[in-house]
Amino acid sequence: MPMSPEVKKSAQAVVTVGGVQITSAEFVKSAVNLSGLPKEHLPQVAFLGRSNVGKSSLMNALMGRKNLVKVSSTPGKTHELNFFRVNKEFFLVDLPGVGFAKVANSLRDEMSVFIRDYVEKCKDLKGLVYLVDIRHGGHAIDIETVESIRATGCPVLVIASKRDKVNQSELAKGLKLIQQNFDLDEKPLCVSSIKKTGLDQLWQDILYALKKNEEREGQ
Ligand SMILES: Nc1nc2c(ncn2[C@@H]2O[C@H](COP(=O)(O)OP(=O)(O)OP(=O)(O)O)[C@@H](O)[C@H]2O)c(=O)[nH]1
Ligand SMILES: [Mg+2]
Repeated sequence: MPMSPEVKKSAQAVVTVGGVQITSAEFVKSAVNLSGLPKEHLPQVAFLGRSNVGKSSLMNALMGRKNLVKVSSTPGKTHELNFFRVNKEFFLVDLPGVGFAKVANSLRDEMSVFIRDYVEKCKDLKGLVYLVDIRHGGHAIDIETVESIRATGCPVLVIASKRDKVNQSELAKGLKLIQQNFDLDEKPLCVSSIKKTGLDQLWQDILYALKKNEEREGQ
């Protein structure tokens, strides 16, 4: 299908975000099962967390694009994995929200089985960024999900989202709670997609995950 001129322009606009030059960012495909994953074997980093936590907004902010990743007005609408190719080098992957209550149990179970399969079996997946709202500190389902990802051996980076929604003392409390809940060595990074806070550090962490795995594969 030929791309509209606007889509082409957005895919090719060159911007620098957090010190990283984004020369291209494009939606490639959605997948609802393992056979739908991209055939192109580029390394992938995926974004996971409860619905409405800010996954899609963060991906747009990281890629320096306003509306490339759909930001949901209705939480829990995304039932597929969405793949975005960055600089023709790697994929950022938007995953469905974890444990969304209004989604029927059967569909929720189906989605969580698919996400688990993807994390366990997709060799191109080099790391997961798990978002927790700084105001909530992490719910039981977040803690369970992060534990089950760790058990697969896939590197997972827990970060806090919506930094702009809290003041300094709420920030300190939230970071401490997330560190305890997820048993982290250090306080997590806290980002804001609106204020573009923390994107430089997050890009460094993402690039590190992609590179570290390259080295491992090259050994
Ligand atoms: N204040 C503030 N709002 C944010 C931030 N990031 C996202 N939001 C808002 O939070 C809502 C949900 O954002 P999304 O990016 O769609 O969240 P999501 O995790 O992708 O949600 P699902 O696709 O339903 O799983 C939207 O109204 C966003 O504008 C942020 O850093 N600060
Ligand atoms: Mg989303």
